[in-house]
Amino acid sequence: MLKIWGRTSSINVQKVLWCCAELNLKYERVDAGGKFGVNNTPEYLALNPNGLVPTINDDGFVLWESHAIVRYLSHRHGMGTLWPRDEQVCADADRWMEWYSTTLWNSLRPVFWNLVRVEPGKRDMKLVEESRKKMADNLKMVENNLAARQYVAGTALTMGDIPLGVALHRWFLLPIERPDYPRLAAYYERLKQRPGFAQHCAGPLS
Ligand SMILES: N[C@@H](CCC(=O)N[C@@H](CS)C(=O)NCC(=O)O)C(=O)O
Repeated sequence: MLKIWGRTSSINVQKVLWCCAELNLKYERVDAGGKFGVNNTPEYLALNPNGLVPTINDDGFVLWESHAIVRYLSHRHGMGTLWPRDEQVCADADRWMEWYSTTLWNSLRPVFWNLVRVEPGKRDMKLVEESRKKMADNLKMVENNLAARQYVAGTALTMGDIPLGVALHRWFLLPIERPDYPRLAAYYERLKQRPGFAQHCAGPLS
């Protein structure tokens, strides 16, 4: 059976758990990372030398990097759903996953980290404000993209929505100023209707 290591509060673990829910996959999950430790043991480091979560073991095939895992599971179990059959739609979905890694996460991370993980007196509020503005600019692109579509790559949910969905949940819950992006807000509401997103990704920030 598919085995997943990772604490449920991790944004990267949440992507994998939501993906599994969309694909109706059964799995065994082991708490790892943060207060659970495990990720710094020799046994875990032999699986994932980064010492980070998530890691999966799919009948002997070990994989880490959340987007690689989402792509692998989507390709294997979600042909025509999370993994679009049309090559161009698939590339479009993949593009938004890459864009999350190279662009969106760089602006989200400092805001999330300072406001959620750092205690009030020690927060770098100048960086928070700079990053908040960058994230607003980044998300304007998604707002524009949603003008003609319901999900990032078209009319149906794909793997491309998974990183964006977990990022948007943070954007809407963080105590920050947000421009009015009505399509993005409607998209976030659509994602929240999905049981897998509601169960694994829509909890309080921690
Ligand atoms: N690029 C990696 C990043 C993994 C990562 O940074 N994981 C964090 C949690 S979100 C982690 O393991 N932190 C250490 C810990 O939880 O102890 C991925 O997408 O899987």
